[in-house]
Amino acid sequence: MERKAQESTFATQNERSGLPKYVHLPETKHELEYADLAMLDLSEFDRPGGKEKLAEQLRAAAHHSGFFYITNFGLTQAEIDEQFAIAKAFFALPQEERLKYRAPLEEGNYNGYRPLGTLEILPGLYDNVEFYNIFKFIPQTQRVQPDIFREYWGEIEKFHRHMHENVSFKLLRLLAISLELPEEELVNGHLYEANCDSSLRYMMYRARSSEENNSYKDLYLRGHTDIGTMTFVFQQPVAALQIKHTESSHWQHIRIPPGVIAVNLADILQFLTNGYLKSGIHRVISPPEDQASNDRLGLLYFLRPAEQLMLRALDSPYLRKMGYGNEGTAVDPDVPASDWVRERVRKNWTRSPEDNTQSVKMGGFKAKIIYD
Ligand SMILES: O=C(O)CCC(=O)C(=O)O
Ligand SMILES: [Fe+2]
Repeated sequence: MERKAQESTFATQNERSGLPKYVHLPETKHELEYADLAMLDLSEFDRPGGKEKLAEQLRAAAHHSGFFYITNFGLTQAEIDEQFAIAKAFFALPQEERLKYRAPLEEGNYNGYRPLGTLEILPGLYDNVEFYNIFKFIPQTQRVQPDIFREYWGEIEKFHRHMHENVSFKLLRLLAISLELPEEELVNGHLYEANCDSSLRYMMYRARSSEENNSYKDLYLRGHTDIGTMTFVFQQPVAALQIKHTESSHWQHIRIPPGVIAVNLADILQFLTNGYLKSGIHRVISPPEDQASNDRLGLLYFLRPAEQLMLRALDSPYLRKMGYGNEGTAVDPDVPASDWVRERVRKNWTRSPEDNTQSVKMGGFKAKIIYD
């Protein structure tokens, strides 16, 4: 009932602004090797025994590789496609218009637009990606926004809050259960009203020619782990995202069909659990031949820690039992986890694309910047 009512509201709003309905590209016909990942059905969450079952499933996936899929996450296809349509409209604006919203990147702050060609992928060769991050809907993070976003501000806020307070909180609660911690332990470090760099991201990769792909060794984004707590990647027909289960595994594609979100855990959860939960290693490469000439539009949500969460290993009975306890780990326990996020974003501006041994260190924790 409620879902139907929502869909009809969206139809009216689309007519209001004349935003064309977003049509996803067809999937590739190439046979690719896809990673086998767990699928968590979030509709189980409120069923009797559902949380415990999901927590087990999540713990195994998170310990193995840090990647899994979720479904039945409480957003309609119309709501998701509306976000893609808004994103598409933004990237169709002239470059000088998009540049008006540039984020203060040098300060490690991703609030706003990151222009095309900002990051050196290989020596002398710059990226083909541009993105726009919309930070939380709280007074501290407000900034000037393009008209196309302001027109849909109510819908974007609803979507943003749903991803944060409904979807990501469910996963944080499941992780807490699986670590035998109080259910709100991780949620408390991610409250919506608290200051942090969580963001909804519209992400556009511009197609490259085959000559360019050759000189870039087919790399769109070098191998990396994500900076914050967890990342959500929505439906993506253009096959370019690859993962590695462990550092010594080979790269495999992941497929994200309609109704599914791919999730990866990020650095903070690996630190908090002394490495028991894995920060998923992934990269983006040029798409297969039948998709190579298409631009690739992505929709993502990045969950990042609030200032209240300290970069300090958790005191979890489960982790102690498994030999991942926090005894003697807190070298500098008073560093807010949010400092880590800013430091790693800042580091993107000084990193060398030739050196994949570089790392960022803070509070006794360390992560590599580039994986091949
Ligand atoms: O575009 C994608 O599929 C993933 C992007 C990504 O890994 C990132 O922005 O950190
Ligand atoms: Fe990533």
